[in-house]
Amino acid sequence: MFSRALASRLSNAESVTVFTGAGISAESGVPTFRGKEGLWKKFKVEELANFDAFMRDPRLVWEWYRHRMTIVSSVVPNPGHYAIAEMENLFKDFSVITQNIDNLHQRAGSRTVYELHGSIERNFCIGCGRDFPNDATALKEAVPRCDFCSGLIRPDVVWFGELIPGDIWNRSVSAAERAEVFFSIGTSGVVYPAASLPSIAKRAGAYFVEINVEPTELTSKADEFICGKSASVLPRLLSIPHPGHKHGSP
Ligand code: BJW
Ligand code: ZN
Repeated sequence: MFSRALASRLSNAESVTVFTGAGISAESGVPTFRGKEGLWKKFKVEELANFDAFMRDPRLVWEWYRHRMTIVSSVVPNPGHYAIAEMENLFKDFSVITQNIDNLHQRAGSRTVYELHGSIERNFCIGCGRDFPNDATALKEAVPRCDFCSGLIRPDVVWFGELIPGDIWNRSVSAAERAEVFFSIGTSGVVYPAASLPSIAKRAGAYFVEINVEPTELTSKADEFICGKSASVLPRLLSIPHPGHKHGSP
């Protein structure tokens, strides 16, 4: 299933970075964005995940996020998330860069997680910037408004046309550049600038491995493509000898 090249790279690596997308959470029961199951009520993600759509019809956009909040709070991490959390204990320098907003990496135990597109657990007022957790009273309204300034409250996520927070982006680029092995897992690789991270890692010398159930926009750049479901493939990666196995060495 894995090449000798990957086994050798991993067993010598100190720095490993994992970049994930919706596919890593698919086996937990969280729908992906694109493809057959990607539509919610016939809307494409581009039609909902943007500020103009929110201003035009905040009720609709909130309905979508509430629907997803319900899903996320009723699912659990899968063996793919747990394998990634375990890898953090095996390498000296290990980072997870995720495009997902579902918090499942953290729930599985990952500590170093860069959330490129925000989090479904946070919301803020577009008028005054105040934060509102999901259990805030205001969030119970179909179109939640701020208790302080009456501004619209929105999910703290990155929509099309919006910038990834600079510090998160810079740390992600740095983790990509440090990586000796860089994994891209369960992403279609069509959304930028996130999708540029594999190339950034490769240019800086990483061995780039893609794990997906089908080829993607990134596959032609991959040093190795592992075709399969992440919840099956990732636990098997843990059986490869790695620096963490060298007990007793100085
Ligand atoms: C499995 C599996 C299993 C299934 N195991 N695998 C033209 C060219 C280039 C760029 C642009 C352009 N026109 C516009 C842009 C910019 C735009 C962009 O990239 N657009 C492209 C789509 C064309 N990008 C932006 O706007 C970004 N900001 C930006 O560029 O700022 C600068 C700027 C400022 C002002 C004006 C213009 C630019 C921001 C992008 C934000 C994206 N946000 C979303 C929503 C986040 C919040 C939320 O979740 O609600 O992020 S969109 C959505 O897509 C979400 C995801 O994180 C993201 C990526 O999706 P992902 O994770 O790859 O999911 P899928 O469904 O696509 O793929 C799932 C994969 O899993 C598939 O490959 C399956 O095969 C696989 N899979 N089961 C393993 N079991
Ligand atoms: Zn406010």
